[in-house]
Amino acid sequence: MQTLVMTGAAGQVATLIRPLLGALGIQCLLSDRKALADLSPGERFQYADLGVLSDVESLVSGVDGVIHLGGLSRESHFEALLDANIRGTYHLYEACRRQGVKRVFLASSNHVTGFYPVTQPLDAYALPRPDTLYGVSKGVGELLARCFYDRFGIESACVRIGSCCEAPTDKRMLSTWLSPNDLARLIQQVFTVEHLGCPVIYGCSNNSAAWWKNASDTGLGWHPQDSADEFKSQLDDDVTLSRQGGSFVDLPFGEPEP
Ligand code: NAI
Ligand code: 15L
Repeated sequence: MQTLVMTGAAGQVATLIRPLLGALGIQCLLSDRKALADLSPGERFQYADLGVLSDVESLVSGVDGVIHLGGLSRESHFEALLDANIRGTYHLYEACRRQGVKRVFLASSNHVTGFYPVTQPLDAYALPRPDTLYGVSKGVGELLARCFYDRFGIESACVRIGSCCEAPTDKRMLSTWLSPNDLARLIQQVFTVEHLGCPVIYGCSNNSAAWWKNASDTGLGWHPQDSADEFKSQLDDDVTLSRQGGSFVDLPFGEPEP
């Protein structure tokens, strides 16, 4: 049994997948800079600010891998993104290097390529076209992953997550939705396969309207089983999308949302 750490454990995605990972037999040491009030029996919590290298180094000491969800998940001021996402991800990899941790699930984002038009299908080799400074910060995370793989052999799955929530809530999510169950199964594969390397993977369920196609073999044996299609009749917003990043493309640049 491997010991994994999960950063960002108080966040939306972590809250959805913690019980699912538990059901798959994956127990994590949970971490965030926010306290967690709802620990289940058997769950453990350790505070760490990703901006503080010593916190992160003590967090990853003695573990086998990291599910890195922590950081800012929306557009914000450059300095805030620099601290939480760029410096935070650098600290994570540097801590892994120092402590000999060899595998990371890196929560990247579709907003790394959010400026592509919705008419353009993408695969994992698409060059970044970030739609926000947030997207830029996630792209830098992918570069850090690649550099620490090439230099030090730390393997990462850089997963450009679409929209991970219980069920799609708007028509864009017919393309972007990633079910919590498909995400949990992806994480399971990331920490099961013998050789991971450092692939970029688009994280969406088996949606007919998906814009993204993973390279035919991610090497992971991950086949999403859920689909946004079944929610189609319930979604009636009439937003016309031009870019894959949806509303992020028009957000005030470098401003947190009110
Ligand atoms: P969230 O904003 O709900 O959770 C992020 C967590 O990170 C929060 O609990 C926050 O306290 C923690 N955090 C922020 N800065 C920190 C710091 N300096 N030190 C320690 N902890 C810190 O985000 P969500 O929705 O759960 O997303 C998780 C990850 O997945 C994020 O990295 C996000 O960018 C990525 N992602 C999420 C998507 C989604 O559909 N929710 C889509 C694409 C990417
Ligand atoms: C993201 O990267 C965000 O973290 C999340 O809140 C959603 O907005 C998601 O992308 C999306 O594109 O739906």
